[in-house]
Amino acid sequence: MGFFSSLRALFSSGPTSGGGKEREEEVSAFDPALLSPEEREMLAALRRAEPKLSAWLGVVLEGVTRADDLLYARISFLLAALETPPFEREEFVRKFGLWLKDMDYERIQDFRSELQYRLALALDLEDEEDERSRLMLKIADGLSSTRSRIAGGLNRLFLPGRAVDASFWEELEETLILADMGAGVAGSVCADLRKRAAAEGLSDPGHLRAALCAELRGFFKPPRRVGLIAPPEVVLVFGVNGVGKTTTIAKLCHREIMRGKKVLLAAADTFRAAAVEQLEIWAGRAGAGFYAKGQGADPAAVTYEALEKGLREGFDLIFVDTAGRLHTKANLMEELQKIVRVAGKVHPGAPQRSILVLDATTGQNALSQTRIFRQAVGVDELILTKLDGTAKGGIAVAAAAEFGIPISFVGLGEKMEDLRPFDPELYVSALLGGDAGQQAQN
Ligand SMILES: Nc1nc2c(ncn2[C@@H]2O[C@H](COP(=O)(O)OP(=O)(O)OP(=O)(O)O)[C@@H](O)[C@H]2O)c(=O)[nH]1
Ligand SMILES: [Mg+2]
Repeated sequence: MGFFSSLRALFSSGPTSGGGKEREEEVSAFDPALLSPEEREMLAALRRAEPKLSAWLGVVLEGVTRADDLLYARISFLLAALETPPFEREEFVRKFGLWLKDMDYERIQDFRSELQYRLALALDLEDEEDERSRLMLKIADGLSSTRSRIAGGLNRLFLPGRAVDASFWEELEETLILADMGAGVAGSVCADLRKRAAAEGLSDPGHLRAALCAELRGFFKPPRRVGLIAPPEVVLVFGVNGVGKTTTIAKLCHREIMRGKKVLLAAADTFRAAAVEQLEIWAGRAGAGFYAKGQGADPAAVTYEALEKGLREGFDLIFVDTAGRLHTKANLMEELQKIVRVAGKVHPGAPQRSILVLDATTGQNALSQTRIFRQAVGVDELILTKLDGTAKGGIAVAAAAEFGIPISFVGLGEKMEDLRPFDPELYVSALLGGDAGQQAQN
């Protein structure tokens, strides 16, 4: 359900006021006549609230302090008010209850943000302004160390009245290099901006700041959306050791399951001890299917058989976890190429998405990893992990500028909700500060 249909659902006032058969069918969530006085009051409060998820959640969580029946009743009430069908409502509440038990969470402050994240996914409200500002806060938080490294330099540069002369351009280039954008990208950004400033007669540092943001945003391509594919969609995930492949798969899997997809995880990392068990635990927690052949098995065979299972059992999505490989090791690259070949044999077109996971804290080294993986197997998407707390936030710009590969998600921490769609605009604001960045810091 999108944002506008959520709104419509909430504001439609039930069969009694609608009139006409069509309307009766459309509005099925509540019969106001059957609501208790408290429920009627809560529905009225929802309608009075600012139309956004956090405000609605504020209304229904009033007086709820812990994970108990009252909590489940209130979540259910909100979902019903938003016209979620009864089955989906029950499933949502049941799965959330299981997760709370699994995580041993009792107090509302421990699970409120996960609840909001799950609701945003289930109700398709992630693009809502409210969710975007939550994301902004997270990204701004993650990039605060990069920003603080370069903030002084940028603030001096963009001070009103500052002369835009040769030393201005020199300092700007140095500041961008400090943010780990790399000398090549920093140089070309400055050269382009300089040309633009001359052509458009920009001499005011404030305008130049905005032009710089636009220039950086321009490097990012939107992720390719694969349309019209025969399911299952196969997503191959690779990268060097310890970058966060398996955790990222768990997070992606969680997102997709929250959106109602049937997901299978394939354990093609048969190299590292305990890798298979690690993935199996994630699959269990998320409620995904799982396929493995144990440690030491041929990763291509695991992939082949997982795809057969996926086709046979009607999965929507398969994530293939692979062994962390040093990008300099040729035999491991060959293993990855074999996985790709085999996947295409059993399911033509697979893998539909090849994702390279990069650890943002490794800085410029991420670029050589991208180059080598791209040559070996091709890369459709990049996911940048560990942006929380890195001082190398500019690496996203460097990777986008050098390879033109879209960044689909960023990892901002270890929790399930800490993987978020990449938003160039938010990212650049968070990196350089300025209006949006400052807002998020407040
Ligand atoms: N802070 C932070 N930690 C992360 C993030 N993503 C992953 N991690 C952590 O990074 C560590 C390695 O994660 P894994 O998912 O096991 O990495 P991997 O690439 O599968 O590792 P190998 O299979 O050994 O190559 C774990 O401790 C994760 O919790 C992130 O976005 N932020
Ligand atoms: Mg792993």
